Amino acid sequence: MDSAGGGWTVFQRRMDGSVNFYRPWDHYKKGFGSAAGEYWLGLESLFHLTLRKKFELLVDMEDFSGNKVFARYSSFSIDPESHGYRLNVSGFTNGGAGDSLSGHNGQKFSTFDKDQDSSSYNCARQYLGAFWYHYGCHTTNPNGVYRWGADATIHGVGVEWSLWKDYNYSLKTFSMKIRPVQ
Ligand SMILES: [Ca+2]
Repeated sequence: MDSAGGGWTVFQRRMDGSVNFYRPWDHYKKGFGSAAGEYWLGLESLFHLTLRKKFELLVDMEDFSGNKVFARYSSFSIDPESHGYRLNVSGFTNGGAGDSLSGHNGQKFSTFDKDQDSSSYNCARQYLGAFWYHYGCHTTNPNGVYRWGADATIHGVGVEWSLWKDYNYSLKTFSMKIRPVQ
C-alpha cells in the first residue's frame, strides 16, 4: 500500500497464480482471496467506497524480467449493481505502461455467467476472466489466467496490459489501488 505515497486501498492483485480468478458474478460481487495475497475486494464494496468521495486509481505492474511500470488515473468510481457496476475512469498519466484502461470507461462488469459487455461474444468466457469488457472485449485483462510470461497458446487470456506487453504476455505482478483525492 506504500507505492507512490501512502493511503492506497488495493482492490485487485495478482502476484503468484495462487488464486483462481475465473469465477462467477456472485464471487466478483462479494470479493475473494486475501488482502495480503491475490485478491479481489468485491464490486459491492468498491461501489460503496467510491460513492461519497473522489478517488484516483493507480495500476502497478511488473514483468518477469523485473521491469516495473504504472498507469495512473485522476478519477475512478463505479456505478451501483443496478447499473451493472459501470466503470468511470479518466485522467490518464503515463508511468511507462501506456493507457490500456480508458477504452473500458463506461462499460458494465461482466463474468462468464453474466454477460453485460457490448461484444457479440461472451468476453469473460472468451478471455477466461471477468472485467469491464467492451465491444472488442479488452485491451487489458487483469483477472485473466495467470501465465508465466510470454504465452501465445490461447490468444489474449493472460493477465495482460496490451499497450505495454501486447496480448500474449501475462504479467508477473499486477495491482489496482485507489486513494481519495483531496
Ligand atoms: Ca456479449
